[in-house]
Amino acid sequence: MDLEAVCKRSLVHAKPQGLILQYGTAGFRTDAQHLDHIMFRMGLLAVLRSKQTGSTIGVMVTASHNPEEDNGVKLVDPLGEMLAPSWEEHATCLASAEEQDLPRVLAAIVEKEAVDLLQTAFVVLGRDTRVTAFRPSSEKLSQSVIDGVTVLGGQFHDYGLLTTPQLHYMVYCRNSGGRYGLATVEGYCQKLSKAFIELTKQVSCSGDGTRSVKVDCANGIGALKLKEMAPYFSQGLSVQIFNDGTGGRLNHLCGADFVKSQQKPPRGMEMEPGERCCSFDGDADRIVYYYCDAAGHFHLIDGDKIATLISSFLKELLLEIGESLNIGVVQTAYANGSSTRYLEEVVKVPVYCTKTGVKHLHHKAQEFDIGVYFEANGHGTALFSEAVEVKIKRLAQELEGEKGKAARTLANIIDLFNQAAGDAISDMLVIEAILALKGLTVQQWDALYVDLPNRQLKVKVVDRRVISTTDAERQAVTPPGLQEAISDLMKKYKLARAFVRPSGTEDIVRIYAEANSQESADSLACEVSLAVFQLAGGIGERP
Ligand code: G16
Repeated sequence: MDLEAVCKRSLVHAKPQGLILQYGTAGFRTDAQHLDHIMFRMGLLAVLRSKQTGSTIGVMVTASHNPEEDNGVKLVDPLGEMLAPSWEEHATCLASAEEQDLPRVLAAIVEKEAVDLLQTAFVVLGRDTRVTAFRPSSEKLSQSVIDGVTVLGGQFHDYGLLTTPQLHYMVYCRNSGGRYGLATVEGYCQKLSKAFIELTKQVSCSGDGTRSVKVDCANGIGALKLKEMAPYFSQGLSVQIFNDGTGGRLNHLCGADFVKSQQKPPRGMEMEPGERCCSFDGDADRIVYYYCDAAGHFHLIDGDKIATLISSFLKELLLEIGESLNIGVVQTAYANGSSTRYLEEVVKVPVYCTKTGVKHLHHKAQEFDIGVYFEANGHGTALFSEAVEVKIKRLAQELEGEKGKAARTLANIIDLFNQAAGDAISDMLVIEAILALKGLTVQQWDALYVDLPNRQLKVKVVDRRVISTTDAERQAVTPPGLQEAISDLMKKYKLARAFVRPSGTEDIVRIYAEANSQESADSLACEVSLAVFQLAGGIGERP
């Protein structure tokens, strides 16, 4: 490792003195202006991780749901999953090191992780369409990552514009020796579309014709990539794209995060009663569905209901095939109480709760033969163990009659999921296929259970790290008195639940409350926000 060359190059990407950033829920995220040194250093780290694992590592330049002026970066591990927690710590150390400490921090990582510096390294990059008001940030920041990779002698392939889950998919494909698929955009489009067409052709044969769905792409990369992919599956589904980036700003008044947190339709979407509509977030790794009824009321179908639809369908297929496999559903504290109850009592699947962040859900889901994980915000997928995948694909060929049909449906569903990461395009196709196969309308899907009214709010505090939590973020440990205050407030309402946690992607504290009426959920959320403001050093406007 030529540390002298690294230090020299690092001066071109000098770290602003004193700036400390942390590898958060999904990598580093902040104002794009403060990220140049982070990108260079994540290029360095990706090379070390690649040498240590002997695998291709991914670097995605995106800030996903954050406002357009933010940017960010996250590293993708060999099987397409999020970076391992111990390496997140290295990422934070490396990002925080002042220039003169860089050689020491790099050497410490090499020693601690027993990195064989003689190994070759290969890094793949992707970026979304984020631009700041004055200049494109993603392209320049990707170049800084490449600088970091090359100064340590790593090789790279820059995919350019990709959705985040597409980059996860590429990494997984490359490290599975092609077993998972071809590591190209065409390979991705073909694999998913082939599975989707196989699934839906059974329906079209029965005379239902082509289905259609309206998609709000948050003015992000999803629009570009969905347009690119639509011709591959057009015989089974037609998509009408809104917020495609030609007019509005990224994630502004549109996209999955806006629709879920505001519980209203995105700007620019033309909704007819009963029509299925969905929203992606900025980098197309989340999806939520919705529709409006004849009276013009908006109905949101979030990640919880997506998990319910998927896990019920998978259970039904297994029953038809005659296989009893171990299915589990993973949620977070944001999951609506009604969804957890429905999954446990009606679908009869075990439900687990982890901390926010798909990295936590993904790992828990890997413990099952089939693990379905979704955050309420629409971020999720389903994972099938390798043994299950092999078995189902064998049964799909061997079995005949109804059992064989169910096995072939399941085999195609397995191929349709992006098992590397939650993926809005893949999830949309899975949902569309299930609705078509089951002959369900969006209203019927929505009617599976009634959500408890809920409200999410944000509070700004001086330092959000004063809030720490336990029990999968359902209880606040610090600051003193906060949990007692929340527990007392909950006692005032029926079916009430509330919690607070510091965001790992934005400089805010998030508040969640649910109760038996919207009025109660709103007022509980408001009272909890006030408690946070008072006890955790609130700044700005008082809630
Ligand atoms: C990221 C994570 C999600 C998480 C979300 C919000 O999503 O991947 O798992 O739910 O941030 O996190 P927080 O509440 O800590 O800000 P995305 O779509 O922005 O990458």
